[in-house]
Amino acid sequence: MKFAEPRLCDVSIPDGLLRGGDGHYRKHYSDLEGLYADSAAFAAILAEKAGEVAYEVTSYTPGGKTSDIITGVTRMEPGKVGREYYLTRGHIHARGDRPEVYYALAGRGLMQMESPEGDVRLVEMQAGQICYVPPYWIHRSVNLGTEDLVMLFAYPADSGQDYGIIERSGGMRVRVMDDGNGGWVAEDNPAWRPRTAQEVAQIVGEEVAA
Ligand code: S6P
Ligand code: ZN
Repeated sequence: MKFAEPRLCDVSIPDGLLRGGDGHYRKHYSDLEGLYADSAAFAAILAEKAGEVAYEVTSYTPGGKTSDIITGVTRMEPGKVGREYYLTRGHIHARGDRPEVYYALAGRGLMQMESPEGDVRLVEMQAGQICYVPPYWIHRSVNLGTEDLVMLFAYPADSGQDYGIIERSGGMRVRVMDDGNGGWVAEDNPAWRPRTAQEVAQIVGEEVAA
C-alpha cells in the first residue's frame, strides 16, 4: 500500500492565511451582489471598493480518499452593509451529513447556522474558541468586530458545498444587524421562505409519504 505523505502548513494569523496549502480563492465585494438586505448601501460599497477582497480562503486538500479532511483558513474584512455585518455567502454541505469544525484565530464573529427545517443557531466566537457545526446545518460566518475575522476550518474532503440552498429560500431566516449599541441583534428576514417537507426530506435523505 502507498501511504499518503503528511503535510506541514504554516498558519499566519496576522495575515489570515494558511501557507503551504494548495488552494486559495478570494471573494471580492463585486461577487457578493444580492447577499445583503440594504441594496442601496451595498451599491455605495461597490462604488467605492468593487475590486477589493471581502474575504479569502486558503486551504490544503489532500488527495483522493473520501475519509480525507480539508483544512484551511478564512479571513474576512470587518464592516457593515447598512446595519448588516459582513458575512460569507454560506452553504450546506452537498453531502449534508458532513460536519465541520471552525476554530477562531483572531477577531470577533459569529457562526450563523440554520437547519433545513428553519431552526436558527447563532454562536458567538472569539479567538481561542471552537464551534462544531453538526451535519445538515446551513452555515456562514459573520464578522462582528472591527478587525479581520480569522477562522481555521476542517471538514471531510467529500463534503462539497451547495450555495443555492440559501438563494432558494430567499436568504437565511435571520439577518445579523448592528443593534445601535455596538452589539448585534438577529432580525427576521421577511423574504425568507420555509423549505417544503419534500425539500427537507431530500436533504436528510429520507423518504416522504406522497
Ligand atoms: C467549506 C467551509 C469554509 C467556507 C469559507 C467561505 O465547507 O465552510 O471553507 O467555504 O469560510 O465561506 P463560503 O460561505 O463562501 O463558502
Ligand atoms: Zn462548510
